[in-house]
Amino acid sequence: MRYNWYLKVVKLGGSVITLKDMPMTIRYDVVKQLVSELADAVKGLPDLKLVIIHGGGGFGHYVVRKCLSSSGRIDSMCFSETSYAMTLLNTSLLKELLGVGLPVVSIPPHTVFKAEVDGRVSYDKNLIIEYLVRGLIPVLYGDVVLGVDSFLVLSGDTIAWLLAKDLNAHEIIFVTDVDGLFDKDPKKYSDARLLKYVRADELVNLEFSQSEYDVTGSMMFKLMEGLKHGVKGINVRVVNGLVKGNLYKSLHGNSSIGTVIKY
Ligand code: IP8
Repeated sequence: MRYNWYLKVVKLGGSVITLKDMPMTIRYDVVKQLVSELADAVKGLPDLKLVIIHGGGGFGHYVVRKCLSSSGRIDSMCFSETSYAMTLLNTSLLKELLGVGLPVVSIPPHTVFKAEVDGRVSYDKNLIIEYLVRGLIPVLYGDVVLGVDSFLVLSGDTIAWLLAKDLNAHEIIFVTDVDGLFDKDPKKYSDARLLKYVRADELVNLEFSQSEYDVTGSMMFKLMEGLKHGVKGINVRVVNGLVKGNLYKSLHGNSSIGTVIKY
């Protein structure tokens, strides 16, 4: 069934809400700013349905990197420690979201998502739909999940793509620490130009900065994944969440913020 609602998926990047060089530390100044923008936008847009997803940053990525460097894989202890770290981050974020009056509900991905033999990720989308129908805002996050005979990291980005496709979202907003996509790597070239609008099939021609920190990949990977999942007919926006007002304006459809990628 296709849901005819006005749904936006907001992915709060781990590098925006946590400090990557100081493990297990939340950037409360940024988080408070972002949740108040979310609350203001929701107040002004009564028809808007929202799913919030957050990344792992100095919580999940830090713990997974630590176990990968010691045992080379995610074993049961690593799974447990990672899901615990992500639960801590999620609970802290939830407290802030509740504090601004948003009716949020946490859906821990390790309890609903699983990787199948063919590599597909399965989950019960009806549960999420039901929460949305009943006026709640589901909050999910990058997490560790069960694979067939291993444990895997499921990126919040992948969850964003799956939900956007399965729940018929209008838009995904990736809240990052960069202004959007550039015609060349802005970390290397001072004359790099911010792109306002890109077609998904043009992504391959762009040069992206590599993140050495994330165990789940770079911006390139984040955006190419939409093509892999066959996402069509939605806008994806990459915005800088460290700039005050950007998230609020993006939720209101202000086209001057960040880069819009058309899938
Ligand atoms: O930051 C990764 O989620 P992401 C979560 O959305 C873990 O890629 C557990 C590393």
